[in-house]
Amino acid sequence: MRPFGRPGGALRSCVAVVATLGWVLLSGCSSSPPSHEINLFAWSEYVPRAVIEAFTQATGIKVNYDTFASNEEMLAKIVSGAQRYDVIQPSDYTLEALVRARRLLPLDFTKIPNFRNIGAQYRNLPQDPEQKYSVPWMAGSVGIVVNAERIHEPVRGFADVFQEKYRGRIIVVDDPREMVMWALATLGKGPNDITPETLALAKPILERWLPLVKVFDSDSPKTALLNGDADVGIVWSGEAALLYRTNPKFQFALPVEGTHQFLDCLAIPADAPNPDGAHQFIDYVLRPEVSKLISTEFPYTNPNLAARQLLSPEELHNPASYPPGDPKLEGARDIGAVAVQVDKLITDLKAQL
Ligand code: N2P
Repeated sequence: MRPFGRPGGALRSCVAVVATLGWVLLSGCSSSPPSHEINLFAWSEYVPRAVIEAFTQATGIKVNYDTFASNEEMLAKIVSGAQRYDVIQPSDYTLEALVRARRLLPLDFTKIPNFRNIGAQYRNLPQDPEQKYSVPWMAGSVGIVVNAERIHEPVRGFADVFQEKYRGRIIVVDDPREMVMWALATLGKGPNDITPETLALAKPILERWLPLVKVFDSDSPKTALLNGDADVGIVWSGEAALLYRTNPKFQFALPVEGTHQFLDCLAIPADAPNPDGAHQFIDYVLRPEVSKLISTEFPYTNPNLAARQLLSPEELHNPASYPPGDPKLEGARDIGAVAVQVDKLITDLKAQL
Protein backbone atom coordinates (compact mmCIF):
# COMPACT_ATOMS: atom_id res chain seq x y z
CA MET A 1 0.00 0.00 0.00
CA ARG A 2 1.25 3.50 -0.77
CA PRO A 3 0.91 5.51 2.40
CA PHE A 4 -1.40 8.47 2.36
CA GLY A 5 0.13 11.71 1.21
CA ARG A 6 3.57 10.37 0.41
CA PRO A 7 4.24 10.20 -3.30
CA GLY A 8 6.49 7.27 -4.15
CA GLY A 9 10.01 7.68 -5.49
CA ALA A 10 8.87 5.96 -8.66
CA LEU A 11 6.43 8.75 -9.29
CA ARG A 12 9.09 11.40 -8.97
CA SER A 13 11.50 9.53 -11.18
CA CYS A 14 8.82 9.17 -13.83
CA VAL A 15 9.52 12.73 -14.85
CA ALA A 16 13.03 11.73 -15.79
CA VAL A 17 11.84 8.49 -17.34
CA VAL A 18 9.37 10.02 -19.71
CA ALA A 19 11.92 12.64 -20.70
CA THR A 20 14.62 10.11 -21.44
CA LEU A 21 12.64 7.19 -22.82
CA GLY A 22 13.02 8.36 -26.38
CA TRP A 23 16.77 8.19 -26.54
CA VAL A 24 17.90 5.60 -24.05
CA LEU A 25 20.27 3.09 -25.65
CA LEU A 26 19.06 -0.43 -26.14
CA SER A 27 22.31 -2.03 -25.05
CA GLY A 28 22.18 -4.20 -21.95
CA CYS A 29 24.97 -4.51 -19.45
CA SER A 30 24.60 -7.09 -16.70
CA SER A 31 25.45 -10.74 -17.23
CA SER A 32 22.66 -13.00 -18.47
CA PRO A 33 21.00 -15.45 -16.10
CA PRO A 34 21.07 -19.08 -17.15
CA SER A 35 18.37 -19.89 -19.70
CA HIS A 36 16.40 -21.94 -17.17
CA GLU A 37 15.23 -18.70 -15.54
CA ILE A 38 13.10 -15.80 -16.60
CA ASN A 39 12.64 -12.44 -14.92
CA LEU A 40 9.01 -11.35 -14.90
CA PHE A 41 8.05 -7.77 -14.06
CA ALA A 42 4.29 -7.49 -13.62
CA TRP A 43 1.58 -5.63 -11.72
CA SER A 44 1.04 -6.74 -8.13
CA GLU A 45 -2.05 -8.87 -7.43
CA TYR A 46 -2.20 -10.06 -11.03
CA VAL A 47 -0.16 -13.26 -11.60
CA PRO A 48 -1.19 -16.22 -9.44
CA ARG A 49 1.65 -17.93 -7.62
CA ALA A 50 0.10 -21.29 -8.60
CA VAL A 51 0.40 -20.42 -12.30
CA ILE A 52 4.07 -19.54 -11.92
CA GLU A 53 4.73 -22.77 -10.05
CA ALA A 54 2.87 -24.85 -12.63
CA PHE A 55 4.87 -23.19 -15.43
CA THR A 56 8.10 -24.11 -13.68
CA GLN A 57 6.84 -27.66 -13.20
CA ALA A 58 5.93 -27.93 -16.88
CA THR A 59 9.07 -26.36 -18.36
CA GLY A 60 11.80 -26.44 -15.73
CA ILE A 61 12.08 -22.64 -16.11
CA LYS A 62 12.21 -20.75 -12.80
CA VAL A 63 10.36 -17.43 -12.70
CA ASN A 64 11.67 -14.49 -10.69
CA TYR A 65 8.58 -12.29 -10.21
CA ASP A 66 9.05 -8.61 -9.38
CA THR A 67 5.97 -6.44 -8.99
CA PHE A 68 5.03 -2.84 -9.69
CA ALA A 69 1.96 -0.76 -8.90
CA SER A 70 1.94 1.67 -11.80
CA ASN A 71 3.07 1.90 -15.39
CA GLU A 72 5.32 4.79 -14.46
CA GLU A 73 7.08 2.74 -11.78
CA MET A 74 7.65 -0.03 -14.32
CA LEU A 75 9.02 2.38 -16.94
CA ALA A 76 11.40 3.93 -14.43
CA LYS A 77 12.93 0.57 -13.66
CA ILE A 78 13.11 -0.59 -17.28
CA VAL A 79 14.77 2.61 -18.42
CA SER A 80 17.19 2.70 -15.49
CA GLY A 81 18.58 -0.63 -16.75
CA ALA A 82 19.14 -1.66 -13.11
CA GLN A 83 17.49 -4.98 -13.83
CA ARG A 84 16.90 -6.75 -17.13
CA TYR A 85 13.55 -8.44 -17.57
CA ASP A 86 12.29 -11.13 -19.95
CA VAL A 87 8.58 -10.46 -19.67
CA ILE A 88 6.93 -7.17 -18.72
CA GLN A 89 3.29 -6.19 -18.39
CA PRO A 90 2.60 -2.66 -19.64
CA SER A 91 -0.87 -1.23 -20.10
CA ASP A 92 -2.00 0.11 -23.46
CA TYR A 93 -0.57 3.65 -23.32
CA THR A 94 2.74 2.48 -21.89
CA LEU A 95 3.02 -0.31 -24.41
CA GLU A 96 2.58 2.34 -27.09
CA ALA A 97 5.39 4.46 -25.56
CA LEU A 98 7.70 1.44 -25.36
CA VAL A 99 7.00 0.50 -28.99
CA ARG A 100 7.73 4.06 -30.10
CA ALA A 101 10.98 4.08 -28.14
CA ARG A 102 11.98 0.74 -29.73
CA ARG A 103 12.38 -0.87 -26.36
CA LEU A 104 10.53 -4.11 -27.27
CA LEU A 105 11.42 -7.26 -29.14
CA PRO A 106 9.11 -8.21 -32.00
CA LEU A 107 7.39 -11.42 -30.86
CA ASP A 108 7.76 -14.68 -32.74
CA PHE A 109 4.12 -15.72 -32.99
CA THR A 110 5.10 -19.16 -34.32
CA LYS A 111 6.13 -19.80 -30.70
CA ILE A 112 2.82 -18.49 -29.35
CA PRO A 113 0.16 -20.72 -30.94
CA ASN A 114 -2.22 -20.03 -28.05
CA PHE A 115 -2.55 -16.45 -29.26
CA ARG A 116 -5.40 -17.88 -31.35
CA ASN A 117 -7.50 -17.82 -28.15
CA ILE A 118 -7.51 -14.02 -28.01
CA GLY A 119 -10.73 -12.37 -29.16
CA ALA A 120 -10.67 -10.22 -32.30
CA GLN A 121 -11.75 -7.11 -30.37
CA TYR A 122 -8.51 -7.28 -28.35
CA ARG A 123 -6.17 -7.54 -31.34
CA ASN A 124 -4.50 -4.93 -33.55
CA LEU A 125 -5.43 -2.06 -31.25
CA PRO A 126 -3.82 1.35 -31.80
CA GLN A 127 -1.02 0.74 -29.30
CA ASP A 128 0.24 -2.22 -31.36
CA PRO A 129 -1.65 -2.00 -34.66
CA GLU A 130 0.22 -4.80 -36.41
CA GLN A 131 0.20 -7.00 -33.30
CA LYS A 132 3.97 -7.33 -33.39
CA TYR A 133 5.03 -6.68 -29.83
CA SER A 134 2.38 -7.75 -27.37
CA VAL A 135 -0.25 -10.24 -26.34
CA PRO A 136 -3.19 -9.22 -24.15
CA TRP A 137 -3.20 -10.31 -20.51
CA MET A 138 -6.40 -8.86 -19.04
CA ALA A 139 -8.71 -6.00 -19.85
CA GLY A 140 -10.66 -3.99 -17.34
CA SER A 141 -11.98 -0.65 -16.32
CA VAL A 142 -11.80 1.68 -13.38
CA GLY A 143 -15.08 2.12 -11.59
CA ILE A 144 -16.84 3.03 -8.40
CA VAL A 145 -17.40 0.65 -5.50
CA VAL A 146 -19.77 1.52 -2.71
CA ASN A 147 -20.36 -0.33 0.54
CA ALA A 148 -24.15 -0.24 0.28
CA GLU A 149 -24.56 -1.06 3.97
CA ARG A 150 -22.89 2.23 4.85
CA ILE A 151 -23.82 4.48 1.95
CA HIS A 152 -27.48 4.55 1.08
CA GLU A 153 -27.73 7.17 -1.65
CA PRO A 154 -26.71 6.51 -5.26
CA VAL A 155 -23.08 7.22 -6.16
CA ARG A 156 -23.12 7.21 -9.92
CA GLY A 157 -20.14 9.24 -11.01
CA PHE A 158 -16.77 10.68 -10.03
CA ALA A 159 -18.38 13.93 -8.94
CA ASP A 160 -20.66 11.96 -6.59
CA VAL A 161 -17.66 10.28 -4.95
CA PHE A 162 -15.71 13.43 -4.15
CA GLN A 163 -18.24 15.08 -1.90
CA GLU A 164 -17.45 16.71 1.43
CA LYS A 165 -19.74 14.25 3.23
CA TYR A 166 -17.43 11.39 2.19
CA ARG A 167 -14.26 13.08 3.46
CA GLY A 168 -12.05 10.43 5.07
CA ARG A 169 -14.16 7.56 3.71
CA ILE A 170 -12.71 7.38 0.18
CA ILE A 171 -10.08 4.99 -1.27
CA VAL A 172 -8.66 5.56 -4.75
CA VAL A 173 -6.00 3.87 -6.84
CA ASP A 174 -2.75 5.81 -6.56
CA ASP A 175 -2.32 6.63 -10.23
CA PRO A 176 -1.75 10.17 -11.60
CA ARG A 177 -2.96 9.45 -15.12
CA GLU A 178 -6.14 7.93 -13.71
CA MET A 179 -6.87 10.86 -11.41
CA VAL A 180 -6.44 13.35 -14.23
CA MET A 181 -8.74 11.32 -16.49
CA TRP A 182 -11.45 11.28 -13.77
CA ALA A 183 -11.31 15.03 -13.30
CA LEU A 184 -11.43 15.63 -17.06
CA ALA A 185 -14.32 13.19 -17.45
CA THR A 186 -16.43 15.48 -15.25
CA LEU A 187 -15.77 18.20 -17.85
CA GLY A 188 -16.91 15.94 -20.67
CA LYS A 189 -13.36 15.27 -21.87
CA GLY A 190 -12.15 11.86 -22.99
CA PRO A 191 -9.24 9.84 -21.57
CA ASN A 192 -6.81 11.13 -24.17
CA ASP A 193 -7.83 14.75 -24.10
CA ILE A 194 -4.82 15.64 -21.96
CA THR A 195 -2.94 18.80 -22.89
CA PRO A 196 -1.39 21.62 -20.85
CA GLU A 197 -4.70 23.49 -21.33
CA THR A 198 -6.94 20.68 -20.10
CA LEU A 199 -4.54 19.98 -17.22
CA ALA A 200 -5.04 23.55 -16.09
CA LEU A 201 -8.78 22.83 -15.99
CA ALA A 202 -8.26 19.60 -14.05
CA LYS A 203 -6.07 21.22 -11.41
CA PRO A 204 -8.72 23.07 -9.35
CA ILE A 205 -10.94 19.98 -9.42
CA LEU A 206 -8.17 17.77 -8.10
CA GLU A 207 -7.21 20.40 -5.53
CA ARG A 208 -10.70 19.98 -4.13
CA TRP A 209 -10.85 16.20 -4.46
CA LEU A 210 -7.54 14.86 -3.17
CA PRO A 211 -7.81 16.20 0.41
CA LEU A 212 -11.03 14.18 0.77
CA VAL A 213 -9.23 10.88 0.15
CA LYS A 214 -8.36 8.62 3.07
CA VAL A 215 -6.29 5.97 1.27
CA PHE A 216 -4.31 5.94 -1.99
CA ASP A 217 -3.58 2.32 -2.87
CA SER A 218 -3.01 0.75 -6.28
CA ASP A 219 -1.78 -2.63 -5.06
CA SER A 220 -4.82 -3.82 -3.16
CA PRO A 221 -7.52 -1.15 -3.11
CA LYS A 222 -10.08 -3.73 -1.95
CA THR A 223 -8.39 -3.93 1.44
CA ALA A 224 -9.53 -0.53 2.75
CA LEU A 225 -13.12 -1.37 1.80
CA LEU A 226 -12.96 -4.85 3.29
CA ASN A 227 -11.59 -3.68 6.61
CA GLY A 228 -14.00 -0.74 6.82
CA ASP A 229 -11.37 2.01 6.49
CA ALA A 230 -13.29 3.31 3.47
CA ASP A 231 -16.89 3.11 2.30
CA VAL A 232 -16.52 4.24 -1.28
CA GLY A 233 -13.73 3.77 -3.77
CA ILE A 234 -12.48 4.22 -7.29
CA VAL A 235 -10.71 0.97 -8.03
CA TRP A 236 -9.57 -1.47 -10.73
CA SER A 237 -12.54 -3.52 -11.91
CA GLY A 238 -10.92 -6.83 -10.93
CA GLU A 239 -10.55 -5.61 -7.35
CA ALA A 240 -14.20 -4.57 -7.42
CA ALA A 241 -15.11 -8.04 -8.69
CA LEU A 242 -13.28 -9.64 -5.77
CA LEU A 243 -15.18 -7.39 -3.36
CA TYR A 244 -18.51 -8.27 -4.97
CA ARG A 245 -17.65 -11.97 -4.78
CA THR A 246 -16.90 -11.59 -1.07
CA ASN A 247 -20.10 -9.72 -0.36
CA PRO A 248 -22.62 -8.22 -2.82
CA LYS A 249 -22.98 -5.21 -0.50
CA PHE A 250 -19.93 -3.96 -2.43
CA GLN A 251 -21.68 -2.57 -5.48
CA PHE A 252 -19.89 -1.61 -8.66
CA ALA A 253 -20.77 1.04 -11.21
CA LEU A 254 -19.06 2.44 -14.26
CA PRO A 255 -18.97 6.22 -13.67
CA VAL A 256 -21.70 8.09 -15.53
CA GLU A 257 -19.19 10.66 -16.76
CA GLY A 258 -17.39 7.87 -18.63
CA THR A 259 -14.32 5.77 -18.05
CA HIS A 260 -11.79 4.00 -20.21
CA GLN A 261 -11.06 0.35 -20.82
CA PHE A 262 -7.51 -0.70 -20.06
CA LEU A 263 -5.75 -3.56 -21.75
CA ASP A 264 -2.72 -4.88 -19.90
CA CYS A 265 -0.36 -6.86 -22.11
CA LEU A 266 2.70 -9.06 -22.00
CA ALA A 267 5.77 -7.95 -23.95
CA ILE A 268 9.46 -8.83 -24.14
CA PRO A 269 12.04 -6.04 -23.67
CA ALA A 270 14.56 -5.67 -26.48
CA ASP A 271 17.40 -6.52 -24.07
CA ALA A 272 15.72 -9.56 -22.48
CA PRO A 273 18.32 -12.12 -21.40
CA ASN A 274 16.07 -15.11 -22.14
CA PRO A 275 13.65 -14.38 -25.00
CA ASP A 276 13.06 -18.06 -25.64
CA GLY A 277 11.93 -18.65 -22.04
CA ALA A 278 9.82 -15.49 -22.31
CA HIS A 279 7.99 -16.86 -25.36
CA GLN A 280 7.38 -20.13 -23.53
CA PHE A 281 5.88 -18.25 -20.59
CA ILE A 282 3.66 -16.11 -22.81
CA ASP A 283 2.31 -19.11 -24.67
CA TYR A 284 1.77 -21.01 -21.43
CA VAL A 285 -0.39 -18.33 -19.82
CA LEU A 286 -2.54 -18.18 -22.96
CA ARG A 287 -3.56 -21.84 -22.56
CA PRO A 288 -7.29 -21.80 -21.86
CA GLU A 289 -7.07 -23.76 -18.61
CA VAL A 290 -4.21 -21.60 -17.33
CA SER A 291 -5.85 -18.34 -18.32
CA LYS A 292 -9.02 -19.54 -16.57
CA LEU A 293 -7.04 -19.96 -13.33
CA ILE A 294 -5.74 -16.40 -13.72
CA SER A 295 -9.28 -15.11 -14.20
CA THR A 296 -10.57 -16.95 -11.19
CA GLU A 297 -7.92 -15.53 -8.89
CA PHE A 298 -7.91 -12.04 -10.44
CA PRO A 299 -11.34 -11.58 -12.05
CA TYR A 300 -10.69 -8.93 -14.67
CA THR A 301 -12.23 -9.09 -18.17
CA ASN A 302 -10.48 -12.00 -19.86
CA PRO A 303 -9.63 -11.33 -23.54
CA ASN A 304 -8.92 -15.06 -23.93
CA LEU A 305 -12.25 -16.30 -25.27
CA ALA A 306 -11.34 -19.98 -24.95
CA ALA A 307 -10.65 -19.38 -21.24
CA ARG A 308 -13.90 -17.46 -20.83
CA GLN A 309 -15.77 -20.57 -21.91
CA LEU A 310 -14.36 -22.34 -18.86
CA LEU A 311 -15.62 -19.74 -16.38
CA SER A 312 -18.63 -20.41 -14.17
CA PRO A 313 -21.93 -18.55 -14.70
CA GLU A 314 -21.23 -16.67 -11.41
CA GLU A 315 -17.89 -15.49 -12.74
CA LEU A 316 -19.39 -14.38 -16.04
CA HIS A 317 -22.20 -12.55 -14.23
CA ASN A 318 -19.96 -10.61 -11.91
CA PRO A 319 -20.86 -7.06 -13.02
CA ALA A 320 -17.37 -5.70 -12.35
CA SER A 321 -15.64 -8.35 -14.49
CA TYR A 322 -18.17 -8.31 -17.33
CA PRO A 323 -20.27 -5.13 -17.13
CA PRO A 324 -23.80 -5.74 -18.40
CA GLY A 325 -24.29 -4.64 -21.99
CA ASP A 326 -20.55 -4.90 -22.71
CA PRO A 327 -20.14 -1.11 -23.05
CA LYS A 328 -17.62 0.06 -25.62
CA LEU A 329 -15.05 2.15 -23.80
CA GLU A 330 -12.18 4.15 -25.24
CA GLY A 331 -8.60 3.03 -24.51
CA ALA A 332 -5.83 5.21 -23.08
CA ARG A 333 -3.15 6.34 -25.57
CA ASP A 334 0.40 7.57 -25.13
CA ILE A 335 0.25 11.33 -24.55
CA GLY A 336 3.98 11.90 -25.06
CA ALA A 337 5.70 14.67 -23.16
CA VAL A 338 2.52 15.84 -21.38
CA ALA A 339 2.84 12.73 -19.20
CA VAL A 340 5.57 14.55 -17.28
CA GLN A 341 3.11 17.32 -16.43
CA VAL A 342 0.45 14.83 -15.34
CA ASP A 343 2.86 13.29 -12.85
CA LYS A 344 4.09 16.66 -11.63
CA LEU A 345 0.58 17.94 -11.06
CA ILE A 346 -0.40 15.00 -8.85
CA THR A 347 2.97 14.86 -7.08
CA ASP A 348 2.65 18.56 -6.20
CA LEU A 349 -0.95 18.23 -5.06
CA LYS A 350 -0.20 15.23 -2.89
CA ALA A 351 2.78 16.97 -1.35
CA GLN A 352 0.35 19.59 -0.02
CA LEU A 353 -1.82 17.02 1.78
C1 N2P B 1 -3.69 -5.38 -11.04
C2 N2P B 1 -3.85 -3.99 -11.45
C3 N2P B 1 -4.55 -3.80 -12.74
C4 N2P B 1 -3.85 -2.78 -13.50
N1 N2P B 1 -3.43 -5.46 -9.65
C5 N2P B 1 -4.64 -1.81 -14.23
N2 N2P B 1 -4.06 -1.49 -15.44
